[in-house]
Amino acid sequence: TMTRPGLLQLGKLSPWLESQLEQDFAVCRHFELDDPDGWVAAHGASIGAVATGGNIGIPSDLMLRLPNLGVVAVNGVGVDKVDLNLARDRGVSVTTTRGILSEDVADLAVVLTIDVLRNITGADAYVRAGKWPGGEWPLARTVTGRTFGIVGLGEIGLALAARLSPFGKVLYTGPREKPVSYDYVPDLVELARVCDVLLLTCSATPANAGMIDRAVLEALGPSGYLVNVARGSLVDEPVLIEMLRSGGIAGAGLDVFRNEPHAPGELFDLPNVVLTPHVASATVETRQRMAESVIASLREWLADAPLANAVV
Ligand code: 8YV
Repeated sequence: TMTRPGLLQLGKLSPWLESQLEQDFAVCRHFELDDPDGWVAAHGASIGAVATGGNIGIPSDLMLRLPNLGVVAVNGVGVDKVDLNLARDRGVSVTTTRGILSEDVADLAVVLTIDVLRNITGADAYVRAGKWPGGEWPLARTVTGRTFGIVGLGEIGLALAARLSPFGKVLYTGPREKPVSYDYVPDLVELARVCDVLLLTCSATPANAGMIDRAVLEALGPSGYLVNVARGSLVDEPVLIEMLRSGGIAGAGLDVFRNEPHAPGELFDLPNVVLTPHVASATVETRQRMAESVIASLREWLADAPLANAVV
């Protein structure tokens, strides 16, 4: 009889995807083990595949302790938590769910933008708390006519630019100018200076960690807003908190944080921030398509077929 290859699952996946994984693999739910290190020491050699989230990736020391690892299938597009060079050196393929989640992520960036400028979440809480009768809700800020600065004009950034164009002028920055109708601003600080809303849609790398720093946020200024649907690591979070508390910037819409699943408590009492728990791709439709993409990649690997969505 054929033994199914071992698959190490590093975080919760959809019930449908988990049932698919069980069909073709001997699945170990690493994140639920009492002694994960002991398990890996004893059984690591049985593992051919890893399934993980974009916000989880795989720790490098774990990859090093899986001598027969062939593929890491990421349920997401971010590979900032996977050491791609290490994977390449070890002959490990890495796949993502690219081409699926960009519209949902761009939609959420628009939602966060409108919410934080119009204070929709605060207004909702005000009505629910019964404060409308006799109260006075403060005026918000106009969205239309703003200048939007997109950091990273990849697939998500382009989807976002198309959505924001009807609202106002769209500018972007990134490593290089692209053949698009939006104006390229090579310097990030300059982009922050000239835009009203700075939106992060780039991938996170060691090189751009903390690039949204004091200089960028000061350039964004007291009437500027930050929207982040990319990664928390891009932002100097303590400085962001300080600037939000002091009025150094006007507000922020944040779906991602440095230390997920923990958002900084210093933000919880601020009326000028909207916080969501890393949900930009979290819709029924997109998560199902992502799940189908993950199992398709793993079945390609099982069949020794080319991996259509490999980044390594
Ligand atoms: C998800 C993501 O939160 O695609 C990414 O990189 O961060 C999101 O889609 C995550 O990957 C779900 O596992």
